[in-house]
Amino acid sequence: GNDDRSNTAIITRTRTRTKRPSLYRVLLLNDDYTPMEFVVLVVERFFNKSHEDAYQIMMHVHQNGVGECGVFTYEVAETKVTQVMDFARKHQHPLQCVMEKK
Ligand code: NFA
Repeated sequence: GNDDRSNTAIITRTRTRTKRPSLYRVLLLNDDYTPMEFVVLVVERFFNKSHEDAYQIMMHVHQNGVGECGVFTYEVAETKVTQVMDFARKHQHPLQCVMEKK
């Protein structure tokens, strides 16, 4: 143990404060021009969804205007948005992908 009787071995243990990182939803926005199959491909490729889940998400976006593809920490969410926007631009589709704090 600590011998602090002569004040030579005092150990101060500050409390460990663990804070959970903020989370961000990554959303796809509907438009009139991006082909449905392209959106399905995006959701499969960048959000690691099955074809069935990707199709459901695409239809949700198509019918509701916006839909969630996943929830991530800030840097991961930012990377997803950039990857999707670059891929859409490369294929000349107007698909929009955004993030929002939960
Ligand atoms: N609304 C697009 C169409 O009818 C499909 C789409 C779905 C686009 C989801 C963007 C996002 N071709």
